[in-house]
Amino acid sequence: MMGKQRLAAGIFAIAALVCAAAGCTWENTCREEKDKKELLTIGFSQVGAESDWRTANSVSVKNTFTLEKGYNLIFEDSRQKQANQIMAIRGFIQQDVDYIVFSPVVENGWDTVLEEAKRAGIPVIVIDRMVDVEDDGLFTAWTGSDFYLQGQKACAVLEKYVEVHGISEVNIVNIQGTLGATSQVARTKALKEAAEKNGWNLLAGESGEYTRAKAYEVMKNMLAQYEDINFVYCENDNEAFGAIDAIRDAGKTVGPGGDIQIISFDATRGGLESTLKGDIIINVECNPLQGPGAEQVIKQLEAGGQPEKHRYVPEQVFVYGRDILSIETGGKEYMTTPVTEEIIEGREY
Ligand code: GYE
Repeated sequence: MMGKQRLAAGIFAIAALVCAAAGCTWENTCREEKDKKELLTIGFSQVGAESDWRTANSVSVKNTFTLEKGYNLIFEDSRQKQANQIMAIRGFIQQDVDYIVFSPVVENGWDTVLEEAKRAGIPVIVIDRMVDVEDDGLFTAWTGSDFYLQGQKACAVLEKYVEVHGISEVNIVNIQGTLGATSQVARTKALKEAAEKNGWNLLAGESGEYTRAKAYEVMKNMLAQYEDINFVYCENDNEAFGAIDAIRDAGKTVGPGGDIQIISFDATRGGLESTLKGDIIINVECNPLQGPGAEQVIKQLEAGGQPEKHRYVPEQVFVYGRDILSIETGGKEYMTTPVTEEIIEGREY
């Protein structure tokens, strides 16, 4: 803290000299410095811009930590590279930000940099995906989705769908998210377990990196390799769009009555539009509006409180049609939501 004070005094003195040379007054300089000090500086390291979900998540953070509300937000896009995220976090530590918020691209490999943040006395708030660290004290709180439950819900709807439509054989492929990301690990795990339990043929699994372009390629190859695919479990909407394009380009059809049915996650506006048409039959919501949750943690810390370690955001299960209105998984019942025009119109992202 002494170092920080000395640095601030130095910057202040230089600013005063520069300002004097430029002809502005000592009072002005003082006020500006004071204003700056009253802002809370938040360093946010985002995964990238790989999907519509991610864009909505970035917007949520930017709309939450605004200058008007007293925040100085430093936003770093890491282009899906962990090395870039580590660099960004080190940069935040050097700048002595008040809080570090980040969405980790993968779960592992964070111990060292988070120890550095801890030593610098900067609280770390994790959003979206989780970190897998030896010592849970390396981060203050996490807010995001229950990705495993999302996967279980998707599979529970699929189970019913197969029953209702009298489908005798399920030949399913999995277009996975970014390998090692919590959302991928947990959604894939839920599918593997359901396939085993229900006797579905899980033909293949490969990463589509959460992007439309990569998923297109993956789907194209899978179609060339397996003739009888009748379900595709995409781990986000953008992958679903890529898969649908590839299926159509291969001369096959999607949707009820068609050759292949699509399952997806996120339920962004575009994803819901596809679900309304039946291009996607099951779309489990993943809520990207996590800025306010992170802010709540910061407010609690500022007030000297102790925030909860884990907080889950609320989420729904969207379906095409009205065949399946409730599902059961993990001993609990959940209602599904058939997509309507009104739901899409009301979608923020
Ligand atoms: O589903 C996907 C995104 O981790 C929940 O990452 C997030 C996932 C989301 O790119 O669209």
